[in-house]
Amino acid sequence: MRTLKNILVTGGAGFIGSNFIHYLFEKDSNFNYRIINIDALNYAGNLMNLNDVEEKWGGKRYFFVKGDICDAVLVHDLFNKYDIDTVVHFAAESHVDRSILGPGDFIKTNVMGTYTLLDAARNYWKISDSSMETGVLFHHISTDEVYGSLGETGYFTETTPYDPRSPYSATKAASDHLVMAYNHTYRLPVTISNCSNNYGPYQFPEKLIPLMILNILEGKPLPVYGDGKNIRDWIYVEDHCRAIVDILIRGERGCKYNIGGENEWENINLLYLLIDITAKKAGIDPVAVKNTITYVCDRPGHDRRYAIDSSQIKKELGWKPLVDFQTGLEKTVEWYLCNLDWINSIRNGEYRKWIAKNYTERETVI
Ligand code: NAD
Ligand code: TDX
Repeated sequence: MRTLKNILVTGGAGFIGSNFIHYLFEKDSNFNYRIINIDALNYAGNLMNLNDVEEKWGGKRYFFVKGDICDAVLVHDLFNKYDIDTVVHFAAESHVDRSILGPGDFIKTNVMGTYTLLDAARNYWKISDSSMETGVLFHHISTDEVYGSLGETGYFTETTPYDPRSPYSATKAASDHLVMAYNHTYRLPVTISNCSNNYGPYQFPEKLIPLMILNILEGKPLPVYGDGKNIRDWIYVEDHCRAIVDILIRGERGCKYNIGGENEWENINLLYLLIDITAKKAGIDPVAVKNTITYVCDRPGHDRRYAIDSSQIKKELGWKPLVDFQTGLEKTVEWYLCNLDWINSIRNGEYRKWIAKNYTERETVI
């Protein structure tokens, strides 16, 4: 069992990162550590996701730093200033469609950013052969997409060979390899988790589920790529966060853990279910909404099926997904319905202006 002291969370203002920070503050009974959140606040990073945490814990147990993980001086300063013993590395460019339009930012953040963090950890922790036994840990958040695409049967296991097929998944695969190389070559204590598609509160409305919820509410067309029969394995974000905590505390150094929801859905069937739930909660006619489904051009290189075999983490750490899909989707739809100001602030640009006025890089560190 590891004791956590000073956790550097990267990308903590994004979807999964902010859910993770909420999870630590609200649901982890062992919580007595400090969280330092570094986030560049790109289009998907949103400090409103953490207003309540900042209010209650800011300057005591929670510290936000606006900054880029590629900034080696800043990252090194953070390790020193906060005596970091644990890294949980979420920060990434995360949307496949954006990686197809322009891979450059993905290579910078996902590859160079991960390298910068690994090197800072290695230098600060003064890694030697015995440090695998010490309390420090670099946990890297990765994705099932590194394994490529499945046919109608089979599952990704931790030993499935990597076969990334989009610029996004190629950069995530590269970062996974770097993490393992630092473990093998320099004995850096690391773990990696490869998770399937997450859904839940605070997800930027470019990803399938929040995009469809908002389009349903606004009466806009619902764009389905290709034949709509691509399959994803969906997991409620809180189940993912709980798995990460289990790995931080009890995971074996140098190991990878697959995390999945055991919940495969064809996109089109997921959309029918989401329409039923959203229409019912919002009091709109589901039949009219179904008429707005629009089949559009397929995503180039669109992976057909992802499915995760989570038996290793279940067996070794006793983790399993707890939230069933109907319940998770209902909670998610309710969250978006109750947080229309969050959506509006992203859309009307006010939030961006506020960030530009109130935050400059590095100011909280130097
Ligand atoms: P997100 O896009 O919502 O959040 C990413 C966060 O990283 C944002 O807050 C952004 O501002 C920040 N960021 C981006 N570039 C940065 C940089 N150079 N320096 C500092 N911060 C930077 O993404 P997400 O969906 O929360 O994904 C988080 C992690 O989980 C990613 O590593 C992603 O690959 C992985 N993952 C996501 C899913 C999913 O379904 N969303 C599934 C498996 C794995
Ligand atoms: O408008 C859409 N219409 C559509 O049919 C969008 C945005 C998506 N899709 C399809 C493409 C996929 O088959 O829905 C599926 C899910 O798409 P995304 O939400 O973009 O997720 P995906 O491409 O599967 O990748 C996600 O899961 C793995 C995350 O974005 C990644 O960060 C994560 O690593």
